[in-house]
Amino acid sequence: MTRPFPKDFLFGAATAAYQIEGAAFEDGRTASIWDEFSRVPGAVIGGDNGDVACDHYHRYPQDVALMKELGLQTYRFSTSWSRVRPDGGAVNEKGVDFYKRLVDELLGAGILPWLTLYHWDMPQALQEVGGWTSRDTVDRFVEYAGTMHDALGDRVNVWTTLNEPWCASFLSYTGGEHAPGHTSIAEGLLASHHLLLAHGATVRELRSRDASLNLGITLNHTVADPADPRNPADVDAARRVDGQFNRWFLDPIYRAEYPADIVEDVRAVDAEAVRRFEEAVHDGDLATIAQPIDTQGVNYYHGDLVAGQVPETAPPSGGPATTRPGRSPYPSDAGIHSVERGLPRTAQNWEVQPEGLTRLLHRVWDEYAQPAGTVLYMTENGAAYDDVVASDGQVHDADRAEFLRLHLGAVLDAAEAGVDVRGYFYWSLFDNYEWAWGYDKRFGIVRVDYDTQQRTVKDSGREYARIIAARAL
Ligand code: GBH
Repeated sequence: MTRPFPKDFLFGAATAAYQIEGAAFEDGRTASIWDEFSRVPGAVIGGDNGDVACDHYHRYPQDVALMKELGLQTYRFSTSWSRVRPDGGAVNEKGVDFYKRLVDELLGAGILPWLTLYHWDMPQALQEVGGWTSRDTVDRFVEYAGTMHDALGDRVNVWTTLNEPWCASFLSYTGGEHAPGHTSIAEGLLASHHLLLAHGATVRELRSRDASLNLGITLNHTVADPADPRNPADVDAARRVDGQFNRWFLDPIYRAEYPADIVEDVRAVDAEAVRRFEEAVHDGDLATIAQPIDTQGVNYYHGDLVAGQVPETAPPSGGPATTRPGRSPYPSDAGIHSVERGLPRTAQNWEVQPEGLTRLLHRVWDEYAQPAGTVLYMTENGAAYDDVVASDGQVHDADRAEFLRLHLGAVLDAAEAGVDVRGYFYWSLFDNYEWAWGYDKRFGIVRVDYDTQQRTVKDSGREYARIIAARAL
């Protein structure tokens, strides 16, 4: 029995500029916070950086040909702010031209370009004047978005403002795991607000230029289940994980408010940080953030079983074994622990929980997107596995192919039950620079040999191509 996908369902794959482009200092591009952070001792496994990555900047024609060969209908990529407006300043035509060439190549191949403006690579010069903790950065971002629209507004219809503002704020300014590697609760709160404000202000700006654009944001989600639903401490831990990871972004975007329970939890931990945050939220900001959006991107990797105290069976760490000091990305983290529940795990120890994805899609749809008239797309889902190149030169990654089928099935479960989810992007098209994990962890359906830059479609890539061609599971 095969299960068909809805007629208009779009199949794609996703990447991000810093993770694949390379050419880090060519044609006028200047440093981003990741060029800087990747050079901080202990910040990234192996000390890896994105100087070369997949060399996509030079190899994009053959990469687009590969997408076509796989049958991808759409390709989600991000643009590099410091390539387009080096140091966050004047426009760099050579940088803009790269994205014009890429988009033309995609359109020529019949592939829908899905453009994300921010996938974490803030110009370092702007970080030096506060980065996302500074309100001025919002204006710089809207200028940069305008530059991209000037260049590509006639050819690109789908515009995503931000990828995963949780990572760009709390994981980066509070948890210290991502650039700029800070460990301040106040900075995480300020960054989250300014990121959301940049999102809303950009939607307003692009909408006023062209009402026919498809505008949205991509959020990363988790599904936090209490280890024991009758234990109040576990229920409270799950509430705080959900509140700080999911609702902190969903509520302002869809309801023009920050979740009051979380504001109070964080105030109890760091009253001064919340005072600064509340001071940064000006009258009218929440209305700006809550601009109607056409599309919400949903990124989902794993679930989380949560306890409010040290559990008997803790899972192995799901974070990279880096050596810089960090702290929890959750401002209110007291007692929060993950619990092992025996699910399979990826090479990063992230649990494989497709059923959580179905529940997540229902929840985001029922509580947020449907009432707002917003439709959903899965903009990222994927897994790192320890791939082996077999003697035949191929990668027989049955684990990743299974992960893909299970999660596509979970999306179909939600779609068949009435959730308006209209597409799926596998993360990632290529093995690439996996942030603090460096090149150590491979997510691709296409293998990249970093010595030769040779691309090899893995078994999972062939499986995906078959599913796309059949439009059925
Ligand atoms: C995405 O974010 C990114 O958008 C993409 O660039 C990246 O390459 C891809 O995922 C793969 O990492 O410590 O066990 O609690 C991932 C969002 C949120 C997933 C935090 C891991 C914590 C794991 N991440 N989550 S754990």
